[in-house]
Amino acid sequence: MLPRPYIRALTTLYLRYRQVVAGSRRNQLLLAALLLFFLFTTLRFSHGIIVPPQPPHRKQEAWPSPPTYTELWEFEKNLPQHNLDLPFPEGKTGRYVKFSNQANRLGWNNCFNEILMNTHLAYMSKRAYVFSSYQWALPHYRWPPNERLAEQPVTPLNALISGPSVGGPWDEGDDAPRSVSEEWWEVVCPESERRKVNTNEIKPYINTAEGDKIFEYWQKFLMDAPERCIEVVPADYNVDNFSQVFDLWLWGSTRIISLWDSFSKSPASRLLETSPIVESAVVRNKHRFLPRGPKAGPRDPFQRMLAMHIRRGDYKKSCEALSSFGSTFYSWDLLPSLPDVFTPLPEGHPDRIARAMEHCSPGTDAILKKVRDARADYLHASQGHSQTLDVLYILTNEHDEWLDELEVVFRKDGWATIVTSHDLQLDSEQTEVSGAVDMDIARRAAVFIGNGWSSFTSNIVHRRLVDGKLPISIRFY
Ligand SMILES: Nc1nc2c(ncn2[C@@H]2O[C@H](COP(=O)(O)OP(=O)(O)O)[C@@H](O)[C@H]2O)c(=O)[nH]1
Ligand SMILES: [Mg+2]
Repeated sequence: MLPRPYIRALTTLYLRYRQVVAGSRRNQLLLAALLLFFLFTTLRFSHGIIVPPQPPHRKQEAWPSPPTYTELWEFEKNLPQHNLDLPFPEGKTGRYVKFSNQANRLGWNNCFNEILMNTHLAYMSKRAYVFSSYQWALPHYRWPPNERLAEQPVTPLNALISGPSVGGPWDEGDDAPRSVSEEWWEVVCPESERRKVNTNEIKPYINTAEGDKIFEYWQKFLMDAPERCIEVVPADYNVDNFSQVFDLWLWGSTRIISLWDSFSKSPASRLLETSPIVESAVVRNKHRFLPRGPKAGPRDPFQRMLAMHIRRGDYKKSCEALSSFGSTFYSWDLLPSLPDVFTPLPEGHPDRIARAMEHCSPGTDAILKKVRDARADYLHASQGHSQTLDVLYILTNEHDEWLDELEVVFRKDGWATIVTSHDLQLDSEQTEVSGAVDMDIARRAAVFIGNGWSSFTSNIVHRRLVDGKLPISIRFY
């Protein structure tokens, strides 16, 4: 159905046209042209339905200065478990594990997946997980060097996420010790009381094992060790340059899949929440997603949203490297229940790089096709549930005119509401964690399309599946 005002306007124009058809040929042509102009400029078609035009975009013009997070640092310092007098398994008799070998100064999501898995390991080993702040990989940090508050910018983890990993409570009735901050670890586990375990004492035995076997080995070690305070320290860089317990070789291979069952059910996953700063950013921008398509359909814009992650910029080079290396998808993007699987062509195959690049660094036509297919498949799978998809969110680290051109392509393709990462209005704290804001919007969307090689995408996939979203709603280029 056309909206009423447009029916009225079209009828008036038609009647005027009827009045002048008997008039001069010049008048007839003028009115016919006016009618066409009215149809194709004022009205837009959204999947067969005519919708009103979009409001002009309000791109954020200048970034505010970097945040100090004064209150949040104070909050972390004063977590209730930071108390020596608490009874076992917390306080001065409690059991703790700190992973000093944890990755940092990498993209947030390469660190984040490990934070969650280490929390799961600590939980299963009945030890409190010690969390450290996120140290930025400088190329991803939003502010230029002259505006930074420190040479190495750091964000409190509670700005990025909430839940047991960052000191939040476990399930009601669960007596697992709560996570503590790195600063509190210094108090509750001073140097003299620590047993340090070099990863090289353990990893060589299990290096190429399945993920669940690696997990079990460490879990047994951490459970059996009589010491209260265990610090896992990295092997020398020359011995092992990925000295994490769950290292990049594992995250980037199908060996990780054997961990999905226990990890996805773990309270480390189930109780993971959006941080209040991220949540407030989503709420503040929710009106931008107002559906402008048909009046019928869900009220909640996220239920009508297709979100797609377009990983560009620095990623072009990564894609080239990953393609020539013959890399598979990353981590949870490899789950066999997901509809889009990528199998690299064998080494030496002439199309090996080109084939992978089509998926890792897709062009406009490929993106358009994927969106059309994902939309059709989702609507087909939800037949009988009166689903509507007319809100498009493009989350991206891309900045150039390519993105503006992409928006035009999708507007022409009938999307009634189109919003990109650059349309969000964010304050200083929200700006620093804008990646997490984008991830949360993508988590909520009815359909998500991501880049299968990206850890940013794979952590969105994790959260969507834990939330109970269906595999058909999770697609890769
Ligand atoms: N806001 C925002 N930032 C992004 C997006 N994609 C990438 N980034 C930034 O680039 C970094 C990419 O590193 P990472 O999180 O490790 O993901 P990966 O490199 O795709 O595996 C992120 O942490 C963000 O800082 C996006 O869609 N939105
Ligand atoms: Mg990365």
